[in-house]
Amino acid sequence: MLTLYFSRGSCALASMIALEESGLDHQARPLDFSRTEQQSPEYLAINPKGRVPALVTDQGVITETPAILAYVAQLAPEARLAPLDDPFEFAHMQAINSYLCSTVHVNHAHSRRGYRWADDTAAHEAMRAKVTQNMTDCFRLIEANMFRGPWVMGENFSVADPYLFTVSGWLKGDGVDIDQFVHISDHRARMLERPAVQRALATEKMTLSAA
Ligand SMILES: N[C@@H](CCC(=O)N[C@@H](CS)C(=O)NCC(=O)O)C(=O)O
Repeated sequence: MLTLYFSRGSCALASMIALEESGLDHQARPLDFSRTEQQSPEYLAINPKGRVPALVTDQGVITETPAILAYVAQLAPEARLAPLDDPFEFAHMQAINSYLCSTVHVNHAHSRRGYRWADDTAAHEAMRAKVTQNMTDCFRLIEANMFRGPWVMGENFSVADPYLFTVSGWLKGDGVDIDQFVHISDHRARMLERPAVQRALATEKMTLSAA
């Protein structure tokens, strides 16, 4: 049994959708960020980073969204959630997931988590002021150079789709009008039709606090 630690509105949604798509036996355990449960001794024993997602497996704990997504895809090959038999295509998918993780997510985090990079509140405000432009630039690049359509990787759905769906869900809060990205908007609409996405969103909704 796999156990995914998540919080509402967080990047853990991507892993939750991937698990739902995979058909693997799993359970989702919410953390309440408003009560800083991610810093509780119990959770830090699971993930010393104090972040979600964390996936508890029989072999140990996996953190970092791209690693969890690749693991889920490999553990459930019959669900066809990644181009497992094509090293170049797999690397291409990983490049997209890494970009979402290390660039897009980090740009987004400057809206509310500026304290990670500076103590000065004026600096937090200066970082926040860059978020709309930085997120717009990232999604321009994704729409024009990464997204193949109808799914991220082209004809085949992959774990890059729940990740893009999760991160594009932050655009409105970051002051970016998603309608300017025709393919990304269309992708969101098609993702919302998938039963696995609906189940993951329902699980999120049942939890109390937002990330
Ligand atoms: N690189 C990590 C980022 C994890 C991360 O920062 N998660 C956020 C939620 S989206 C979190 O747990 N924040 C809690 C905190 O900063 O206290 C990943 O992609 O899994």
